[in-house]
Amino acid sequence: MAANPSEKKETHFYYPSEAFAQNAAIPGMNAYRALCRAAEEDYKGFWAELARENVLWRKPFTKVLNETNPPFYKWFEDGELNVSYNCLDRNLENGNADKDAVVFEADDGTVTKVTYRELHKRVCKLANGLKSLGIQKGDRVVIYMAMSVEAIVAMQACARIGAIHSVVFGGFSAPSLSERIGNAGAVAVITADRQIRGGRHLPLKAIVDDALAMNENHAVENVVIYRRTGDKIDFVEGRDHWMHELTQSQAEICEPEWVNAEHPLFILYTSGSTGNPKGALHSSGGYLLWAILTMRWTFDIKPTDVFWCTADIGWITGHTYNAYGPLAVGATIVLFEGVPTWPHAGRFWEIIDKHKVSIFYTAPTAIRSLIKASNENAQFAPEQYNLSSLRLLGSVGEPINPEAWLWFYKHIGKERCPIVDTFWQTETGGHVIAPMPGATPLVPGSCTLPLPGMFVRVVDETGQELPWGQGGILVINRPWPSMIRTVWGNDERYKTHYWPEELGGKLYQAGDGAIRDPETGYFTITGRIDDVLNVSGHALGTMEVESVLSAHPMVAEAAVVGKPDDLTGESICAFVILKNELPKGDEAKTIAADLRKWVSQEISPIARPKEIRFGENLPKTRSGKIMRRLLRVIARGEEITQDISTLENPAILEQLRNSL
Ligand code: 6R9
Repeated sequence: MAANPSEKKETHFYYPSEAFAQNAAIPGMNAYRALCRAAEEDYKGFWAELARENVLWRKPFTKVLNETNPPFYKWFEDGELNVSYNCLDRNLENGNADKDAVVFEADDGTVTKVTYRELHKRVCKLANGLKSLGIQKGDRVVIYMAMSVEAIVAMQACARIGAIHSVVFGGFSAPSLSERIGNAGAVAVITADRQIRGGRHLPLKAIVDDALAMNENHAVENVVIYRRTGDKIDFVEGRDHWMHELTQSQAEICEPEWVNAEHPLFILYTSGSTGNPKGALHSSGGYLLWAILTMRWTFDIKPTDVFWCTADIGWITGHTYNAYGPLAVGATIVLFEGVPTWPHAGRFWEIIDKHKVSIFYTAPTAIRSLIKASNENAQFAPEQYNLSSLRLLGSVGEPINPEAWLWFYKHIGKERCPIVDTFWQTETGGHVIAPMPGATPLVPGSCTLPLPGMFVRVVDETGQELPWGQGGILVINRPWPSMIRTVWGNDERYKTHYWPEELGGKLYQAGDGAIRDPETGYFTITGRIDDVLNVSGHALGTMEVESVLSAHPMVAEAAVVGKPDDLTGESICAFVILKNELPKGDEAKTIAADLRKWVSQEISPIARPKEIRFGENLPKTRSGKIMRRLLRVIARGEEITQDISTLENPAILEQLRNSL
C-alpha cells in the first residue's frame, strides 16, 4: 500500500494494494458504485436479493419493507428464520463443523478453543435448560457476564428459543443493573460467580443479588450461574441454578424456535447523555442480514481469517461483531477476557502474534493509550511482536484522530493493511459509514463513504440538505434493515428522539454532527451534536480541536469542552494528557502556552483553548468513550450530580477538578 499525494496539498490518500483489492468482496470503486446505484434504483429489490442470498429462511418472505406506519418500519415481515440456526447449524451443514468458532484467551493467558460443533452442542444444551425453567419465546433474559464463551452461548441460546436477551455490561453497578432488569421486565438473569480482569476477581453474582433486592417488583424467577472462578457465592435455593448442573442432562439437540423476521432478537441499553438509558430493540431478520453483509463488505471476511474484535459483548460492537456476524459467516474469532494493559502494555500485540490474528478491530481510545504506553516503554512497543498475520485493521466508537490513525497504520498495519474507520451506533445495528477496504482510498480521520444501501445526508436544523463543505447534522433518510425498531416500552421516545419533528419527522437523526469534504464527499464525524462549540459565533467541532491537540508531539490524548464566556459566548477548555509525566508549575504553564500557540497556528486563534488542564487520564465510559459531559461540569467548576455509573475511572474526576 502506498501513499499517493493528490493534487490537493493537504490530502493524502492511502490505497489498498492490488492484491488486496483483487481478492476483496468489493474489488474497487466501480464495484462499490454499482452496488450504491443498485440500491438507489430499486431499493426494495436490492435488499430483497441480499436477504435471500445471505440469510437462511425457514419460510421465505414475500414482503420486503412495510412503510405504512413510519417510523415503525417492518422488514421481511412474513419471513421466518432463527438467528442461532443461521450462526451455528449453517456451519455444521457447510463443512465448518470442526473449524474453531471461538479462540478464547483468558485473563491469565490460558487458551480454550471451541469448534462450531461444540458451540452448537453447548448452545442447544443451554437452550433446553432454559426451556426446562419455563422460559419461552418473547421472554426477556438479562445476561450479566464478562467476556467468555459462555456469554456467547447464553446469547445464542436465547436466540434459539426466541427469548429476547438484554446483555448488561459486567462493569455496571447494582443500581444500573436493577434499572435495566426492571425496565426489560426480565424473567431470568444469566450471570457468573465472578469475573477476572487484570488478575483480580470481581463480583458478578453478588451484584445480581443486590440488584434484585433493590427492586421488589422485578419478575425474575431464575438466575443461572456460570462457574468461572469457583469463589464462594450466596445461593438462593429454587431461584439460583448452576449452569453446568442445569445443562448436564439436557439433550444435545434443540430444535430452533422459528420466529418471524420482526421478532425481537435483543434489547440493548444505550446510555444517553441525559435521561434514563434507552432500551434499543433490534429485530431478528434485518439485524442478522446487516451483521452478515458488513462482515463481508467492511471486513472482507475470508474462510482463513482470524477475526479479533476487542469490544465487550456488553456493547453493540460485541453483539454484532463477536456474538452474531462472525459466526453467521463461519469465521474464527478471538475472544479476550482481560484488559489491554495487563500484565503488560504489549498484551494486544502479543495476542495478535500468538493467535495469528488477521483482522483486528478496536477503539481509538485503546490505540491512544497503547501509543502512550509504547512511548513510555519500548519493551511493549508493537515492534517487539510479529504482526505479519494482520491484513486489515478497524476502528470504532469515536472519531479517530489522524495522529492515532497514522500510528495504527504505520506501527500495527506496517503500511500494508487498510484501516476501516467504521461509524455506526447501537441504534443502527451495524456499520453506516466506512471504507470498503479493497476499494475506498483512505484519508486519516475520515470514515469516508456510506455503505451501499445506507442513505446518509448532512442537513441543517430544518432538515434541508447542506452542500459539501458545510458542517451540519448527520441523518439517514431511508429506513434500513438493521435499524432500531423502537425504544423498549416507549414508542413515543423512539419517535421523538430519533425522528425529530424539526427535521420533518422522516429523517433518522443519529445525534452526531458531520461535514463532507468539498471535493471527495467523504464524511468526517465532528462529534455528538451536543459537542459543537460556538466561540464568537464560530461553530467548532470538539473533534477538530482535539485532533490538532493530539497531533502535537507531546500530547497523548486530549478532550475539549465549552464553557460559558462573557466575551466570546463560549470559550474552550482543553483537558490534556501528555505522553510524559504530569507537568507541574512553570513547566505546565510553558507547555500550555505552547499548545495554545499550536492550536492557533493549526486551526485559528478562535480555536485556541482559553484554559488547559493536565491530567493522567480522561474520564471514560467502560466502552471507552470520553465523558465530555463530566468534563463540561468540571470546566464550569460545578458539582457533579449526574449519573457516573458508566464511568470506568471515577478517581480521575478529583484529579482533574484540582488541576487548575
Ligand atoms: C458502535 C458504537 C455510538 C456513537 C456515535 C458516535 C460515536 C462510533 C464512530 C463514532 C466517529 C466513528 N462513534 N463510531 N464517531 N467515528 N468511527 O460505538 O455504538 O456505543 O451506540 O456509540 O459513537 O458519536 O453516535 P454506540
